[in-house]
Amino acid sequence: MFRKVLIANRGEIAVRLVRALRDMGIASVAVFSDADRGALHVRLADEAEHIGPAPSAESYLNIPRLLEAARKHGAQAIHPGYGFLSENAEFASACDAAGLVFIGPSAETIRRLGSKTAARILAKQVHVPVVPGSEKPATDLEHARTLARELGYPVLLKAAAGGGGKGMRQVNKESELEASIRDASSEAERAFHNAEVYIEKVIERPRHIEIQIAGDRFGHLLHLGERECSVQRRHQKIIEECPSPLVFLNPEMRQEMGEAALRIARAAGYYNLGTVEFLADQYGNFYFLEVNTRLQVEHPVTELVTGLDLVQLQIRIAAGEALPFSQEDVRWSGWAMECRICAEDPENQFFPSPGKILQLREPAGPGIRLDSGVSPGWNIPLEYDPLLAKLVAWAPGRDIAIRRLDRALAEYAIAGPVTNLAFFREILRDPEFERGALHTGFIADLMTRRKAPEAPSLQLDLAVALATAAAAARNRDGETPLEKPQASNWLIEGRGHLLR
Ligand code: MV4
Repeated sequence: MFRKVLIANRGEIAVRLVRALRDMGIASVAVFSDADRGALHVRLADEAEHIGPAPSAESYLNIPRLLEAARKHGAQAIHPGYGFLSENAEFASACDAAGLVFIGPSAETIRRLGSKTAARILAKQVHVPVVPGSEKPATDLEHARTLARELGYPVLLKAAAGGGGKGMRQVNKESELEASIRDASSEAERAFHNAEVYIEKVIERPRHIEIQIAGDRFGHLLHLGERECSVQRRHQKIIEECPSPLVFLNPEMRQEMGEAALRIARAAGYYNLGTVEFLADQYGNFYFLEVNTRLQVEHPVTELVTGLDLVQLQIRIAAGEALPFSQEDVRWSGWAMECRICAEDPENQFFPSPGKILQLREPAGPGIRLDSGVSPGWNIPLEYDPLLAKLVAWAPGRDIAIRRLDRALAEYAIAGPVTNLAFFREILRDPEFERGALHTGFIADLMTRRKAPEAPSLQLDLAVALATAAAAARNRDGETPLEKPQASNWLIEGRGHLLR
């Protein structure tokens, strides 16, 4: 096993990695930019090294500085966390060349799965369903027209090198196709230095469901179930949960998606941890989207439901150990749900709200886990992602997990920056959310619902009556509504009802 590992990341994930390493008796080396002097991850690590100025291009993305820090401190491996260099094949190669273990899959696997079209072809080869469409670049307009007509509008243009929605364009009718291809290509060129776009049929109101996979260097591969990540805004996930409410109702989906994910992993020579993303439609169909070759932000929900430590697992696999259990040993118990606590203002278009944390009261208690990267007095830099912490609840079932999360959100107090804490409480008591009726447009719909003009007083009376009836119906089902200011609750529920 490694004696010392360098953490090429910052914030809450760097703290998470320090903790896993300490649990394993491995020394940790933190790195920090000018903006992160005195950051929590630096204070908690065993050793720390300054790697450059605040802009990430000169610090957390600076490969020579990271390798030099690892050499200087005598680290044997590097954990990249998520974001930054975590899916950079060149970095994985550079680690190999410097005699350091990159904690992740091989550079070759990262490269192969980095191209969305190549991954799509791989998925098809192993009989995993993909969204109807074509991997061919949509450069020949005549060919693109014919294909789009066959698929039926609306169609989606996606960047071959893309991911995360960049370079993606929905085309609703043929007259828009040519201009959309031009737009999407130039956006893809700017973002990825690769203008190639391809065409898919649009899946309407899809769910985003992903499968966690794990593999060792001996070819053993297994899956750790799914996470549902449909609650997102502009391709930024906001709430994730395990199990998926859809899979919970259709348990055979877990095995089907799990086996599909493993066929792709096997074909890609995958080892270490990874995530295979799918879109699921309302009819129980699922379609392969892409593979993330890193530890994901939302890994804690899988940890709480499977009882596994995914970071320790990554480190053991990277050190050459075999997977210490088999597929039959993996059990899913209860329900976990995660909120991404960010310094951003939901009342002002989610604008970042950096600044100093003047006071901090952190939640705790039964079923609550907080993965935080901040502490009182910390000045949130504007150079990086606004994620402050991940608040995760576990409970035997979904309703109780929501209650616990709400309780913890009520305990949580962050004075200084504006945060999305209150927005989460609103989501958790949304009737559609409570039912688990999720899709990737959920937040956009919620924002429309809450922007709706005040109902006239007669309709308001009706709304109150309907909301009261709904609450009574819930009580008959044996559930107590969340404790909340009744008037505003009725307003929110009543408006939603009127708009549906
Ligand atoms: C789609 C889709 C609907 N139909 N593909 C967005 C990011 C990229 N990785 C794939 N994405 C989508 N692909 C087809 N054929 C809808 C999305 C999508 C989405 C997917 C996952 C999570 C959030 C999303 C938000 C909007 C659109």
